[in-house]
Amino acid sequence: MKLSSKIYIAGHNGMVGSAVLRYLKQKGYTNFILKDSKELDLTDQLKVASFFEKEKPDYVFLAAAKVGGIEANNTFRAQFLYENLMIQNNVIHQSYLQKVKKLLFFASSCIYPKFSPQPIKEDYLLTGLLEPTNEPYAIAKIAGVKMCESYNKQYGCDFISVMPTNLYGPNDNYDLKTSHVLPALLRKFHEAKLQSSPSVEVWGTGMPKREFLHVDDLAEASVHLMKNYTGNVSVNVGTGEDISIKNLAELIKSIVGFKGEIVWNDSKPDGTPRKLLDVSLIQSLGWKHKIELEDGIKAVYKNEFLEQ
Ligand code: GFB
Repeated sequence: MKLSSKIYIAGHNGMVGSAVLRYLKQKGYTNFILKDSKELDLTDQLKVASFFEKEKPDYVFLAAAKVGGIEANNTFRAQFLYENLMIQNNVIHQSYLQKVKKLLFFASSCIYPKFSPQPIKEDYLLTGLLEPTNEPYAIAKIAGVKMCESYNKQYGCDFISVMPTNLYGPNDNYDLKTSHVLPALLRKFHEAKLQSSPSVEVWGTGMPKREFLHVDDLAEASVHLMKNYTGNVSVNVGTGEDISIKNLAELIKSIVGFKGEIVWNDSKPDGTPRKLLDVSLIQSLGWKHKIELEDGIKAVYKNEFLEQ
């Protein structure tokens, strides 16, 4: 990928796409094609086809997706399946037709089996049943991984996919109904502190464990893979460390400085008990995360809540 290569980032306003754009700009890349969802509806086959015919990008980062936390995945099941399948079918197929040099598709660690042995190696994909709360999203993302693999095998494309763990960072979603746990807890504890509330409600039992990666680390990893990796294995990208939701809640409570109680609402789902990624493959390819969880959360809290 040259500094002047024509790079299309699908989903450049989202948390992942905006991090990739920031990182590439920092590294001196200059030639971007960027369209927001009002300018180009990626679920529309004809519009995506004419966009690719006109622009003919060299490289594609496919970060556009319908995403959300456990409740959003469980509620908007049809939309998560339909919109993700449409977006990725259109972008991957047009990338093949218009001879894109290389495409990178963002999958997700929730597409591994619910009761996978831990840490999860890349070849555990499709060895067991999925977590029911996010099955539609996972089925769509598995289809995307398999499209990349199949287009490589049948048409000789160079399409790769990456399997990020749970992410956080700038441009996250703070809507309490649709967000992931980390931004949700930052907001809940922050607002409770401002309002001097006696307690904060946290979902589930606190027992599940999750691995969290700062999205700037993911952006660096994906550009590293774009430059140094070709193959059909969807490469895990994480830190190799996880934390229970209970300990995460305690950590965020102390970073925010909330003095009240945590109340557990176990009528909300826990989801997968654990999904810790085995990161030996990406480390053998020369990449390791840089941002530790506590530092990352402190930075996000400062930027999103204290400096507005
Ligand atoms: O982050 P989260 O929604 O995603 O939830 P998943 C992680 C854990 O945190 C669950 C608990 O056990 C939640 O019950 N939790 C506690 C909360 N309090 C809260 C809260 O206020 N908000 C939220 N959202 N959770 C998603 C998948 O699963 O992970 C998606 O549904 C996607 O498909 C994403 O892959 C990365 O890790 O459970």
